[in-house]
Amino acid sequence: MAVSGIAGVPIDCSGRFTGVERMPAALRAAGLAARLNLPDWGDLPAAIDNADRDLQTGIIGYEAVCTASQVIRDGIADLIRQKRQPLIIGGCCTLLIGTFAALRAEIGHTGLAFVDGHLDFYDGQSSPTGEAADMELAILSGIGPATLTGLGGTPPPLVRPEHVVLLGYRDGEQAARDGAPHPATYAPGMILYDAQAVQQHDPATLGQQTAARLEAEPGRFWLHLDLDVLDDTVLPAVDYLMPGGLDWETLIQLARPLAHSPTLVGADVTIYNPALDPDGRYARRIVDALAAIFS
Ligand SMILES: [Mn+2]
Repeated sequence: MAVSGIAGVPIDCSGRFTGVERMPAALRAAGLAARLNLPDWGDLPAAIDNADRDLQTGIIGYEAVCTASQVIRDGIADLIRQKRQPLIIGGCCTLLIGTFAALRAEIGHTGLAFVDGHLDFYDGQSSPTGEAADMELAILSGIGPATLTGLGGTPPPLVRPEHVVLLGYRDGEQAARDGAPHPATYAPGMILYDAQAVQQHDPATLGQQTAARLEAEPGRFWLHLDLDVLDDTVLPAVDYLMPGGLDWETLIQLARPLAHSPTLVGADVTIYNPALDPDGRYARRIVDALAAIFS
């Protein structure tokens, strides 16, 4: 089934409140709930309010990231217990840590369709920024501080590599130059389609095949949509611009079969920055795209 309501997670892992934390408010103002014909369950009370990079872990606002991740975990666990399938509006990709802690604790192993312009597989040392949204897929895979990798109350990883399909990343070479761990080495079994590979497929077929794979094993999955998977010319209202991304129609065709899988447990959309969208045109375009994907 598709998602059954929306909830916001207004976090920005720079710790500086540079705009991404206002994404839920901006999409609400652009009419998201009405366009999707879904109830709005409000925001989870999470914030990352410390911009200092922790020396030990290499993560900005480490204690705040841990606290926010616990709040997100508990909030999403509540939604799951109420048999809801949330569409979570970020905020940044850091929200996946609390999300998968909740999924792991409440319903067990859950797959991940990870549609993102980046691998998000840095560790605290190799990340140029120290932002947790560089690292969340590594943390889900068991690479990172134990407080986060064990947030579900079970031994890491929060998601098994063979239950993850990456779709659309285009920073593989940059991440390697920075010395980041690579999923192919540290999480063998993950299925990797970079942006070029996605563009060489029929996107709807690739979306269907990915859904079928995760429906078979582990039998349920979460859909992650980082909007920086889009080309920087079609969505410039993101913090880290990068050419070579998808166009709107490719994203919609790819994501729609995943969003409508009977085994979808929820989804999130992240990283649009309203501070870079003064007249709100991109908020309206995102609402249109989410309506095309989820309605
Ligand atoms: Mn991301």
